[in-house]
Amino acid sequence: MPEINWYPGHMAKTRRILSEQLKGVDAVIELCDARAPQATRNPDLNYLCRGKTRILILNKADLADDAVTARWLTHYRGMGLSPIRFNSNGSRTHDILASIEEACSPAVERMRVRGVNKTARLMVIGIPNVGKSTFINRIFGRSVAQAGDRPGVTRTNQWVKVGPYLELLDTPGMLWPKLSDQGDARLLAYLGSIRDEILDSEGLAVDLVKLLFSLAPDAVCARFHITPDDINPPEPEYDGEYHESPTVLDRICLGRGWLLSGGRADIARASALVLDEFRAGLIGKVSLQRPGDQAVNAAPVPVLQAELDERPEMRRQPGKARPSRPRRPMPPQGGKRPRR
Ligand SMILES: Nc1nc2c(ncn2[C@@H]2O[C@H](COP(=O)(O)OP(=O)(O)OP(=O)(O)O)[C@@H](O)[C@H]2O)c(=O)[nH]1
Ligand SMILES: [Mg+2]
Repeated sequence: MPEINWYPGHMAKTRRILSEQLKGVDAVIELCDARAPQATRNPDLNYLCRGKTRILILNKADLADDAVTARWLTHYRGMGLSPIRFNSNGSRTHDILASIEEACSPAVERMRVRGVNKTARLMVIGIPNVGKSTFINRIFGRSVAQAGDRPGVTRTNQWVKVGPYLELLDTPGMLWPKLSDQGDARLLAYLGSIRDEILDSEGLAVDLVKLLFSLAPDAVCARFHITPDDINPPEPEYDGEYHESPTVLDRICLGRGWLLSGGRADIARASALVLDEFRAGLIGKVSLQRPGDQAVNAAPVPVLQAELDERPEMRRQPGKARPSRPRRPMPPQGGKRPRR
């Protein structure tokens, strides 16, 4: 299966522009996703931001397991960073503003002795969809930067004047050219930081349900109306012909009555459900990564690239769902179906 790598032209351009603009800012605010902080930090930024004071925000902390987030905070403090857990949709901004003041105080002081009230200027950076624009809106107090629940919403840099002496620069999300750790790449895909259109959402959804089941079995079974036995269907049985068990996505469709004509399960709908509901936090507060974890799943991320190359009609038109793959008819509930 091809590896996942999403580094479109605008990200390379963003990198060039950022490295130029970094020279003119007093500090950097780096956002990552509290559910997988390590996977959602761009290693490229260590080089790009060298010499700059950096404030690390574990954003979307309202969606992560609080105990795991506490361990991440300890982990990053041990590395000499000053991490802050944050919910851009609800947290108070006091701690952030205090950190900004502290990070910029040397530059502000230098100017003060010259009789100038300096405006602190900070760049907000991070991978796509971690909440950079929402964060800025939170600090600003109302919506000023466009935000949305998909990667690649912000396409150009935008300065936001938060107050007389504070400006924040919103930037487009940036990945790195080669996602060499495919385990981390898979987490990025689950979290919605990679364009869904280049992914095999069916394969991704099956893997995500299994991962979530290993972390929060009761919540997953309750949310998707499935049982633990549905997660890992038994191997096909052979008694002269093969009998294949329904997959977990088949089971989700059965539980909701999502059948297409001919009794086929609406797998595309079930895949979208799994990804959307996890991303929106409907499974509960779940962290996908803990300090010291090896990659959760180092297998290549299922990508549709080869299929896309061969079948341009599989490319999703804006606003239209991807055509679902042809499926075999569903067996009666609990039953088996012959393999062709
Ligand atoms: N629950 C929760 N959702 C958040 C939080 N921050 C952002 N979001 C949601 O995450 C999605 C992405 O937010 P954006 O602010 O557009 O993310 P971004 O990093 O600017 O994305 P790009 O511009 O595409 O790089 C939106 O649906 C936000 O409402 C948070 O702290 N908690
Ligand atoms: Mg944005």
